[in-house]
Amino acid sequence: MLRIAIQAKGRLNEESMALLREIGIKIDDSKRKFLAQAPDFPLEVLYMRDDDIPQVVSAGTADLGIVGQNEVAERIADGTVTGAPLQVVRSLGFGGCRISLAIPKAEAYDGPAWFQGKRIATSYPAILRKWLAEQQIDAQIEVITGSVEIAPAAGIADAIFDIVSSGGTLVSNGLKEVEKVFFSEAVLISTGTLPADKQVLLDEILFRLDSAVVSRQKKYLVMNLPESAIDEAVKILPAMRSPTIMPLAAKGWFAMHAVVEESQLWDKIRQLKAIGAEGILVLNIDKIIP
Ligand code: PRT
Ligand code: ZN
Repeated sequence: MLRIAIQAKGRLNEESMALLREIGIKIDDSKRKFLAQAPDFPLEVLYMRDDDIPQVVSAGTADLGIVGQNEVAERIADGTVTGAPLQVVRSLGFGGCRISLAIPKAEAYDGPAWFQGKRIATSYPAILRKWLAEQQIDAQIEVITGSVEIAPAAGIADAIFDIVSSGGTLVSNGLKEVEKVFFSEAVLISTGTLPADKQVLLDEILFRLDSAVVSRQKKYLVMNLPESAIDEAVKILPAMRSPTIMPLAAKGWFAMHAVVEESQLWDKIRQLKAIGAEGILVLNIDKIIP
């Protein structure tokens, strides 16, 4: 039995659960408890505050965790993580954000020296302390949990060091982002030292995860082609082995199926139309098992 810690409530909860569902692990969270078991995979889910996830994984209470890199970095830097070293097993492609320094928008900003002698409000004091030391700046850190963005207007601080994603919260509080210090997304973490029986389960999870991630960057194309265009179309669409071609009821016409990289989709469609492809369908792919 493998145990994974995920955020109980908050921004990462929904996408963490969706990711488990996407790899075929359904958790009944209708009557959510602290600990829930998947009925169809030997996996237990431990729900907790994201602040605690790095340490429960490091201590071995959970084998895996889904948490923001910002939280992992802060808990390592502030000494909360005391057990085995943590490893990022996979970046998960959601929860993207940065931790930035922001100051009142009317202030003229001339570089990091602006912060010399200033008071900075943050929930990430350890990451901030490291950055200030690197910049050789002496500033006072005011630790605030929640609503950091109101600190300058409330007279508690001159600046803030906080999470930014769209930047809307800064703007609506009359602040401007001046230094982007730390870039983060949700990651799957472990200690990298699982016993063999658990490693087998982790390998299965990673296999499923990678199939799901690969499929998100690809599209399934179906189109009709005159027979004379097939050789050209095969050159345009190199497939996993080779494209599938099926005759249509109409003589001289074929249906071709192929998988393409999303980044190349419109380029391929243009080329295929130019050689006579018609009725092109573009479909999402659920999983790709190579
Ligand atoms: O209760 P618990 O301790 O578990 O949750 P929490 O309150 O500490 O964290 P939560 O749920 O707010 O965020 C969890 C994680 O989501 C963070 O650690 C980040 O890794 C990630 N994340 C991604 C974000 C954001 N984007 C984000 N925008 N976390 C917080 N924000 C805040 C930001 O501070 C700002 O105040 O959202 C506000 C809106 O941001 P803008 O720039 O889009 O306006
Ligand atoms: Zn938290």
